[in-house]
Amino acid sequence: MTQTAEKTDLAQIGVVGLAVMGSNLARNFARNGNTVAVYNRSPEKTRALISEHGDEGAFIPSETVEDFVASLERPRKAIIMVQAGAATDAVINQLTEAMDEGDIIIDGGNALFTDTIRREKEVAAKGRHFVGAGISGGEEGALNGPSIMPGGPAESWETLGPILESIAAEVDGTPCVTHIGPDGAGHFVKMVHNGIEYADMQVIGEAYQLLRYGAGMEPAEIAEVFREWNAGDLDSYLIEITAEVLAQTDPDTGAPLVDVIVDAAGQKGTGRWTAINGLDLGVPITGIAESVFARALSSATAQRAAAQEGQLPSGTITELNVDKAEFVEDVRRALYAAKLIAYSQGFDEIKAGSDEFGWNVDPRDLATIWRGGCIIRAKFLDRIREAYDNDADLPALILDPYFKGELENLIDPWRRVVVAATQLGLPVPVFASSLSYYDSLRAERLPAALIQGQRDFFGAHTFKRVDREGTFHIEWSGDRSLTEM
Ligand code: NBP
Repeated sequence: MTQTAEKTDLAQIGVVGLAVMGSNLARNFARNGNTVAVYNRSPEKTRALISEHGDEGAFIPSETVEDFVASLERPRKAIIMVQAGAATDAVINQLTEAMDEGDIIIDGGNALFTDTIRREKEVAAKGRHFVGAGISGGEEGALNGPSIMPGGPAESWETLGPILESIAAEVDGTPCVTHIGPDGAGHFVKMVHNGIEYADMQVIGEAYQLLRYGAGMEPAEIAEVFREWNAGDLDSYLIEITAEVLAQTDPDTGAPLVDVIVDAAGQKGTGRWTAINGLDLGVPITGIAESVFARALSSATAQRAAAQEGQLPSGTITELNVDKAEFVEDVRRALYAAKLIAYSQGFDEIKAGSDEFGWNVDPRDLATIWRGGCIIRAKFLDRIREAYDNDADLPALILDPYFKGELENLIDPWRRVVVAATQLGLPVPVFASSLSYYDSLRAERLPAALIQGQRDFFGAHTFKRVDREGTFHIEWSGDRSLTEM
């Protein structure tokens, strides 16, 4: 039975943009008992949604923005799921025009958080509310339960909360959605979530590379290893799907699928933004940044081809002189350690962003709502939640007593794996840079002292002393005396 609502009914929520994400989100709202107004610039998509899925719940289709807005209950709530950028601005303008004071416009696309901050100001100036909401979980999540990270005014959350909770993923009875903070906070944490996702995927890739080309294992055998890993500390969606991908053969040739896929990955979106923002805020998110660079390098096809033609020496160490089972376990631990660093750095970036923009983001909320619906969902997030429950002002996630204890068991295997990879000439940018980050944090003295000396030498940038307050300079080109500035 088609339950498409009578035009006299009003919808609790509307969705603008009915490509894959928007139509799945609209179906999710409808399946969960909400009457959903739907509108797409090209009416064919609206008609297709109603003819293919109109029986899944109550929909009110419209072919103009005005009809769409008129079909919404007050305060009106409309989620935009159109292409990020100019298309989103165009739709925001149309909705702002057609809506009234107090109505809520939600951007559920992957917007850059600074755009969200700008849009919120513009929309608020016209008396409407604007909520930038990060939505994670891809097409499947949009349909069956995403993790949702709404920003915007707390007042909008009062109205929106129940309806977003009705479609979000749930873990242990807790919906994977909560108000993250004002204006761009939601899109900011969604951006960092995606950055962490880049790092998580890269460390899994590095583990695969080591098992494949270090230990000489075949993809199907490695798939089994990942299945086993998924039963332990590494239990996560990404480890689970990695086993699936590695076990898959190519329907055309029967070869392992991973061997017929071109090894060049894109990095245009949110991962790149996370790295750029980390640089802007001065937060060392080395795991995320190296993951973005690893993708860029994979796509540097011409350079890679030139380097592969035997141009660059590989060194002479080619054998791995370790027990295979021990090596596999070492790689598991190195993967766990590098992943831990990536999350720790990601949470550092969120804290820095929250401080910079005054958002007051609670890291416990993120560890809670990322447990379901999103790509980085993992058992591990329960531990992160506990860490921040125990100490909300933890200076770094890895300093939590539980994770410090884990690192005791991870550090030696992690070092052995980085050494083995280095000797064999296998690239492990995140395993290795995370270890350097870790050792840098631990180091009593860093070469930054020398760098400050160099800076003072060539640019009179001055330096601080370890033994007393003040700012100092050496007269490098004169008598080399010390001046207090
Ligand atoms: P697309 O990003 O492919 O955008 C297509 C939609 O935008 C269509 O509905 C299209 O209407 C509409 N549109 C465009 Br293009 N220009 C428009 C304009 N000037 N005015 C009105 N509508 C316009 O859709 P998607 O892949 O479903 O993604 C939607 C959003 O969700 C994006 O921001 C994307 O970044 C984000 N996303 C998130 C995830 C995730 O995991 N969270 C995954 C994928 C995408 P038309 O039919 O008339 O051309």
